[in-house]
Amino acid sequence: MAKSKFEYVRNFETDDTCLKNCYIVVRLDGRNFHKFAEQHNFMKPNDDRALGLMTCSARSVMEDLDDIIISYGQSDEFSFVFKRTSNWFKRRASKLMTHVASQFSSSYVFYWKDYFGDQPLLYPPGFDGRVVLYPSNRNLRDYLSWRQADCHVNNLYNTVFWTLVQKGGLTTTQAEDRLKGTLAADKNEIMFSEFDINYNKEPLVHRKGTTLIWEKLEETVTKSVKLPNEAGEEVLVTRTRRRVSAHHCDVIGNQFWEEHPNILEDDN
Ligand code: DGT
Ligand code: MG
Ligand code: MG
Ligand code: MG
Ligand code: MG
Repeated sequence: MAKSKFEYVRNFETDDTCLKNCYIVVRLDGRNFHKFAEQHNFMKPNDDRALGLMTCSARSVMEDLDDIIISYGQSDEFSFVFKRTSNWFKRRASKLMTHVASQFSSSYVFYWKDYFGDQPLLYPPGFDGRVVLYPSNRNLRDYLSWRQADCHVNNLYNTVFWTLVQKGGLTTTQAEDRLKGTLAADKNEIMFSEFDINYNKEPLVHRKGTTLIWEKLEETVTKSVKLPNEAGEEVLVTRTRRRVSAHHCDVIGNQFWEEHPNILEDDN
């Protein structure tokens, strides 16, 4: 077929193939969720409906797109890790990122009412995305540790801040002043001595965020088989299914990775 004279414009497309052997991380973050949370009456500091909807949307991303081995979310963000050998969409960064962002956003809207019931979605939420490549297991683990440490620091601050406001009767400005220059130990101490709150007993989902991984399930089902010239017969067959499971545990230390040795591929 003869090429049209317009064909040359294709050459303006830039190559954004992700480097081989690297884990491809796509991180999404809610656009202006400070305002979105206010307008949709999110509970402070943590709204379990909102966190549940984020996790549900991330689950849809993992189930509907290929090659995502683990994802981690907290607050208004979720990170998705593609296996290092993935060749999905020829590893084109823009394809991977936009598929993740659009699948996530449409799921967030689609499943909204399952989490927020009668409370209406007032306007279409958006999520930004970025792609980062990590060449080693250490780098990838440090990336996830970084996000979980961020979850911890923010949640500790937000928990004590809103305790001072909601239970201590401080204004937000007073609470801010009270916390200026305090270290983690001081924040724990304020909660413990003044409000009888042991931070370490706060819900894990708030302190550790949510990690989604694939889990293998052995499933036994009855199947009717019919051999030629014979009557139908019911037989038991075992098959392995995989499903996404959610964990709210530490991913910084070694234990999680030792318990799930198949998530990461060898470095060499
Ligand atoms: P951005 O990402 O630059 O477009 O702006 P934001 O406003 O999304 O900022 P970001 O992503 O740094 O911070 C997340 C915001 O989302 C933060 O202001 C608090 C809000 N948010 C997230 N989860 C919850 C929640 O469970 N409850 C409440 N009340 N707010 C939440
Ligand atoms: Mg931001
Ligand atoms: Mg945001
Ligand atoms: Mg954020
Ligand atoms: Mg197309």
